[in-house]
Amino acid sequence: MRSDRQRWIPAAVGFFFLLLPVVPAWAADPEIDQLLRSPVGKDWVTNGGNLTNQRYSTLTQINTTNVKQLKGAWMTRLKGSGIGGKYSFEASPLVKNGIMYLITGNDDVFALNAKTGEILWEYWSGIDQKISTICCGWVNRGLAMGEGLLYFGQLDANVVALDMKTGKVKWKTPIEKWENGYTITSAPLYYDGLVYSGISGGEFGVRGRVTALDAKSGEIKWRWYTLPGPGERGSETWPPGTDHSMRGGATVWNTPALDPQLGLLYFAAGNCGPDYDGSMREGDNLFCTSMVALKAKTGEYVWHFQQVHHDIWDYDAASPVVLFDTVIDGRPRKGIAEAGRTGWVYILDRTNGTPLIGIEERPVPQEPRQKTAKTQPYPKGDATVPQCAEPMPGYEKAGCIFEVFWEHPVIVQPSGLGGTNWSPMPYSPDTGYFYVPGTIRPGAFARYGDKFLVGQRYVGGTQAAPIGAQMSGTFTAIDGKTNKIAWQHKTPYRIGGGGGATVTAGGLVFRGEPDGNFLAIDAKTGQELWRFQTGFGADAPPVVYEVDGEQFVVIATGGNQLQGSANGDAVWAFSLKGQVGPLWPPPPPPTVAGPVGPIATGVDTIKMGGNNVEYGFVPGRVRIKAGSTLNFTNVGDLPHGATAWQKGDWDTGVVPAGLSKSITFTEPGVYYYICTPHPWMYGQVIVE
Ligand SMILES: [Cu+2]
Repeated sequence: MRSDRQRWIPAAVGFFFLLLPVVPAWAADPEIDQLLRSPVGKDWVTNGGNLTNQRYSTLTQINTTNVKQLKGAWMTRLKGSGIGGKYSFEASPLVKNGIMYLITGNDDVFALNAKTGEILWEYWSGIDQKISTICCGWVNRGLAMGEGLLYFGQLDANVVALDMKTGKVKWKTPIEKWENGYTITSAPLYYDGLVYSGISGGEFGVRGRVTALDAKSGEIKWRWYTLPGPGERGSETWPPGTDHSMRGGATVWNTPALDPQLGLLYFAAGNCGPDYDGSMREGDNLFCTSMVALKAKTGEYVWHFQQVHHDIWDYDAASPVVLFDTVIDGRPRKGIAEAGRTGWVYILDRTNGTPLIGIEERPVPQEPRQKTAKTQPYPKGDATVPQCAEPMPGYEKAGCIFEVFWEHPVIVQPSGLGGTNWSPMPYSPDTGYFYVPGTIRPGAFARYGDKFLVGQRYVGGTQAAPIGAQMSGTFTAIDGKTNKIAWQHKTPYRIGGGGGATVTAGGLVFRGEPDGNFLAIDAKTGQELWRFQTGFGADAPPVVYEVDGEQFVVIATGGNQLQGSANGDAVWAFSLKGQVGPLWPPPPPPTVAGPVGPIATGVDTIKMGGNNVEYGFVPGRVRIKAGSTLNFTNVGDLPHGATAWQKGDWDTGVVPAGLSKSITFTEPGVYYYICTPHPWMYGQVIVE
């Protein structure tokens, strides 16, 4: 390495210089293609910054020496779009030539003056508010751009293109029907005339896929199913003569990456379905929970690496894959990495999908009824979250990663809502570190089976956090050469389902927290250098750009359902010339597991096993007047009950199916309760 140059030049730019000879002679949008292949400068034109998904900006005006002066340049509210408890705001804004483009959890798109925050045009999606096949909040992870159009997927499973100048619809292509369980939450990728889109719905018995569309017309050019049909590659990892793979999930929750030199498209596929019931799907179940490489032009399979065999824990691979170049044992290597819900970062050679640092198959606990895999991949290096659960009262067993379960609940950490969820993991070629958001949250896993019905939830069990379980997070710098922790912050809140970061050549990592704070951290040391209260859950990944010589950092602050953070419709931009001060802190997210969601009033009956959810109280939270009586009615198939949690001073006892038991609440207070036979069922009564 030459010492007279900035360190990022050989690492970040060298890779791209190599690519120049493969630039196609003809391209539909040579300017955007060039930006996508280059280190990120003044514009941010795709969700992950460029084709690598590194989220690394070369801008240095805001740096470790002056970041303390950073203040709000502007804050814009997006006219109530995505306001309400069902929404999360997860999109990275895109910026091109001083105009910002942003999509909300309702799939509404806004164009803003990136210098002032003024709204230039708006597109209201008008999506059906009755879509019932959304697993984890109404979200959209962002846009793509090219050929004068903006591209995005909607929750109604359409891919849409808008005119960048006017916001008018240019084309709209249905990938599937939401009524069949399919939705789109990922940001697409545009490159060289194609738009690549994932699909969501892993909790609804769907068949995952990646679809490539013609950017000009919206015509579908190819699709690659993440689940093999009979006789196709991977079909040997499903029980022969069955069609379980046709509803096995493996959906694609995030933006692919692309290496133009190798001509490969990369993405990660999520958990298997039904999530917690492996009894009918003996085998490794490809391509669930796998990283996959396809030929970008044709969709032809090239390689895969499965992170978790025969997944029964909802260990989605939901965070975007990241391409990076490194030197290991003196040898230049082309890497790809992905942060999993297991708490590990999986680091591979992107030319062939083999481990770059080492991943070892080790024997794991067995449960014959679940048809568990004999071994699981253990990456060398460190996990970013604890991989064992603490015992809790009421549960016979607590276990470590890959612990097995059947009908009796077993507490496992990480759960399928732990480790790194959809949040992106940036990479800095300066430090050689990945920046990994993590969630610590145990789950009580139990299998109960589910009948498959098109468009209905198909998960086969539960992983509810036990009532009273502690929940928190980590933010970790992982060394890309060793997969070991360089530094780590313990965070008071879960951040693996938010808290996505961006890193700059100014030596800074920017990231939000669900309590509304937006932070700047020294990328090398982990020292916190600046924090600012935005007033809303700051869970979306920030973006860095420049207009008229002024550098900005922007973050959508609209809260997140997974994080339990305060909802909103705000966008904050920061600069060294900024004059806008912080807002009041919003209500903080929970740090102890318990009933969440809306509080019902005017209710005198609580259904046990209601709404086709055998293991749930409906409504789960109610507010009543002192002296009121609640009827706990068992509408399920099994015996259930409601027992005061911890205090044990009231109890319906076990109520057989079809019967009711009444409890009168005389004293004001907040009462939690569980179903003793099924302790992952819980509810809350607030007496006034
Ligand atoms: Cu029960």
